[in-house]
Amino acid sequence: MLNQTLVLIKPDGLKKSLTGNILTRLSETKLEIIAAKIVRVSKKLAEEHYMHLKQEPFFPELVLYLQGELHQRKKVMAMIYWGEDAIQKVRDIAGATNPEEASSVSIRGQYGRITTKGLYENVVHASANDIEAEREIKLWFQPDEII
Ligand code: IDP
Ligand code: MG
Repeated sequence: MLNQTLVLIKPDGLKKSLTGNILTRLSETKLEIIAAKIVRVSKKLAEEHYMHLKQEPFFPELVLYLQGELHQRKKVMAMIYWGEDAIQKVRDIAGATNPEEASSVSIRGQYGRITTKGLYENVVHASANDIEAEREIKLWFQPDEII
């Protein structure tokens, strides 16, 4: 099925100069990039993006992480990938949420880490399913930014 998925290069990915590596890995999917920009993430946007995790003990740290407060890089790179099974293909290359459980050849397995505070710093976000993808794309992009 043709679908669209939101990909974020998180502040740790930017700080570690992984942008090129991550884009190269994602290009293996042969999907099409239909939107891309650098975003300064407000507290409100970070909280809305991760609203499903509001009850988690790591939520406040997670919001600071997405805002770049933990990496002196107060921005993320946001993109939309489009194509056949885009959501699943990007999730597969991104790897499991916990970087220690992620396949060692996945992006998160290669470049992620767990902080001493226990937060998973996993360098990329990728929408998990259709419903999330639709919600997240609306949250991060205006319709006229999608080409
Ligand atoms: P996902 O990013 O693979 O979709 P989610 O469960 O949506 O995983 O969690 C969002 C983000 O919150 C993760 O990417 C990771 O940075 C962080 N996170 C999720 N679960 C944990 C946890 O159990 N401990 C620490 N950080 C977590
Ligand atoms: Mg998720």
